[in-house]
Amino acid sequence: MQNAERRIENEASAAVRFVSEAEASLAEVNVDAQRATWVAENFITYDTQILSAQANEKHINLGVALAKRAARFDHVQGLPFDVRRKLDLIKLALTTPGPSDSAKTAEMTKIAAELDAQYGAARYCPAGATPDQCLDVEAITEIMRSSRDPHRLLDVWRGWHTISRPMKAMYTRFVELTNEGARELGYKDTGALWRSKYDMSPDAFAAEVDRLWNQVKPLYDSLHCYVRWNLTKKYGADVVPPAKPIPAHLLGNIWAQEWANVYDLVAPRDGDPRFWERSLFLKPRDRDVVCHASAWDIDDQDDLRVKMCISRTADSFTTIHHELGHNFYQRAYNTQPFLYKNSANDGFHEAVGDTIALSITPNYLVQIGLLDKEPPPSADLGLLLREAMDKIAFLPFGLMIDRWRWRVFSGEIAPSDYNKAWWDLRLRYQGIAPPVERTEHDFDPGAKYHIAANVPYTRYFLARILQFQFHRALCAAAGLKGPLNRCSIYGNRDAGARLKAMLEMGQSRPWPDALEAITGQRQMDATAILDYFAPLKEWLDEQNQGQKCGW
Ligand code: X8Z
Ligand code: ZN
Repeated sequence: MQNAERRIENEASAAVRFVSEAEASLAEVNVDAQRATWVAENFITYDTQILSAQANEKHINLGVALAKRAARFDHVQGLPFDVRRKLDLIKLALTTPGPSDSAKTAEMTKIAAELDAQYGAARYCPAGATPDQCLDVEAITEIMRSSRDPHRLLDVWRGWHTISRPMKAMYTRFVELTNEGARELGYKDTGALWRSKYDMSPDAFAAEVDRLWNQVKPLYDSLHCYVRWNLTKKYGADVVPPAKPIPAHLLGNIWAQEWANVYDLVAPRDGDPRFWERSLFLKPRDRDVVCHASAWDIDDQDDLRVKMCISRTADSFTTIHHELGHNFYQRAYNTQPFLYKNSANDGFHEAVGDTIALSITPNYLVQIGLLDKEPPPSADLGLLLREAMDKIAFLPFGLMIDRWRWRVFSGEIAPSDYNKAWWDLRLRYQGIAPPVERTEHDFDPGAKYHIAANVPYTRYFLARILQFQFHRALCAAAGLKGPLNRCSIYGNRDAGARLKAMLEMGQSRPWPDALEAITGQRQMDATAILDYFAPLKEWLDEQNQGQKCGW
């Protein structure tokens, strides 16, 4: 054998060995970090923060070291598909890489644990309140959902947005540290690392997100116009001025990210228990927990859990479907090797439960006995509008969060402009403005869980597009004709088999392959969401005639 050939063969077998060792050690350290974070989020104390910071530090140090070693195989040609894919996944495995200077990575994971804990334990104490009258995020959420008193809403909105002020300095330092880690791994910054996880270049991904947004923007604009007009009727033109952005405290949600809780203000006229033994479903009375709903795959085997503070509301009903979707995905790819135990891209993970929830049609509710009889077809419009108040209203929010963060990571937004840039994006994408003046003493991004807990957010934007694409494909696979909003795949084996085939693939193939397995398409495509809401779009545009839309 020639020397060159022998070298290639040696390198290839070194790559195979490296991948299998890396996969095993990552799997082990990942379980420890998951377990420590579960405890820290369920029992927020000084000590659990330290323990989870330490476990995450170990995970990050190992992840960084392995990513650097994986990069040494970049030049090796002709590796088997799975070896090359796993090398790439090892390089991309971390969300927040840390610097090789170990003191800095320890500082970073300590900050991350503290931000997460601060968010989870945060309360707004109104003036003169006794400690037990202070409001946590659940209480705030309930007031935003149910109150129609603009003064009360404004007070609560302002109050919640004070909780994140102390986070700003920590967050600024956190960005510096993780960026340093990302640069050592060869990425421009942590945002570029996040954008590299989609089987295409970071720039191509950013362009892809833009393309999808432009597809759906006209629908959002129609909804915004219609909702604003109804809010003006309710609260008066001095509170909701026509042709201006909507004040952020009046949309039924503390972040104005989903609006179905104020549907009543815009409604058209006629319109196996053991499995769950380690989950958390109810807010404990005796301790602080991170209530933000999440689904967990603790040990990469069968220990699946949900952590959620459930209330008896439509929101919780949808969210529990969302969380179960994560668990179904985790169960379906359970037999894949560790590095493939993930969704095709992160938008897929977020879309599965929502796809299933799209089958909660009136007819389905009758079938499972939650509704006596189906409402007449004339009620469809109201149902569609209610749905759009969440699904469509969310789109620009789902987009702007990482628009902000990508530019924070790249340094384009400096700490001295954090809050201003946040509200510039809220205005530009959502047409929403703060109800009271903001300054750089405020750190409003930190009042949103995913900023404090550093969870990437573009995935939720993608999920909103994908879930309708999945739904349309599954309805077709089930042979169901008729409008998409009346289609339920409940109990349909063909649709189930199609979904399962995609879920079982995990992350073993580039995401266009997984998309093709379920939809036959290789591109994410917003025409399904437009199809679904087409009757509503027509109706909204009729209602908006004579209005000056936009802001
Ligand atoms: O965070 C979530 C899930 C957990 S992955 C409850 N969602 C985003 C949010 O609450 O901001 C689902 C919708 C968007
Ligand atoms: Zn989720």
